[in-house]
Amino acid sequence: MKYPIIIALDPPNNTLKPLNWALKIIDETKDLVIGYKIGLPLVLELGRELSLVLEKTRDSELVIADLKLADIGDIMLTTIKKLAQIGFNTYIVHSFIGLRNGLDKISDYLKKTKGKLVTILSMSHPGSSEVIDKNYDLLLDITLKANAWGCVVGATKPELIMKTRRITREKNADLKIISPGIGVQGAKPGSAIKAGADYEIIGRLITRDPRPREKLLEIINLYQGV
Ligand code: BMP
Repeated sequence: MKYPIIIALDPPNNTLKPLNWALKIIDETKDLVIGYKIGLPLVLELGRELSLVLEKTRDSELVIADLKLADIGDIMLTTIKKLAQIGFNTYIVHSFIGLRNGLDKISDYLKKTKGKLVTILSMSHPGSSEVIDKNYDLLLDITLKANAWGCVVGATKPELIMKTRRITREKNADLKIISPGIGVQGAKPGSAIKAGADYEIIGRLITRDPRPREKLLEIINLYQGV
């Protein structure tokens, strides 16, 4: 059985063999999780070897490129096409870039190619309240108009997860909520799901454990009580 957990594959600093590190974690966990999230730390460590990691994640439902894109539509489109070629199927993009010649370009393309667009509504770190969270209503409006598949709302903000879920229900919008911030950043495993999120992103709590599979099974046990 697969659980609504997405493992963030951020390698520890100074890992001598980042490729082996990533492949081992995927091997140990892929029967239990819905997907993986890969960001700049692993992309920069691996370069072209990244495709070997993506071969291993091929059967996972969500293979997320977390480059937090925030560019003009044409350039994001070029980036996303390259990411799709190597095996990603989901792309995290900032919603503050806006729709026109921004999100609308990639939204149209992803709909045609069955890729998934995930925008950022609120981040898990405290600084998110300085600019991003103040514009939550606008960002949600842009996200819904872009017909995004999902959005990121930090697990550290259960009230915003609840608000997002309430609004999407009211508007009859099928928008998935993906929540990072579990474990090292303070939120408890299962707490975001309880607040209304669809998936929890968990990184270091699992990947820094000497026995990632056992740690994941421990976390899954906590989910049963949710
Ligand atoms: P960890 O569970 O180790 O804290 O990792 C969280 C992951 O989610 C990291 O890859 C980070 O880049 C990402 N993330 C986050 O922590 N907060 C956000 O608001 C958005 C993110 O993508």
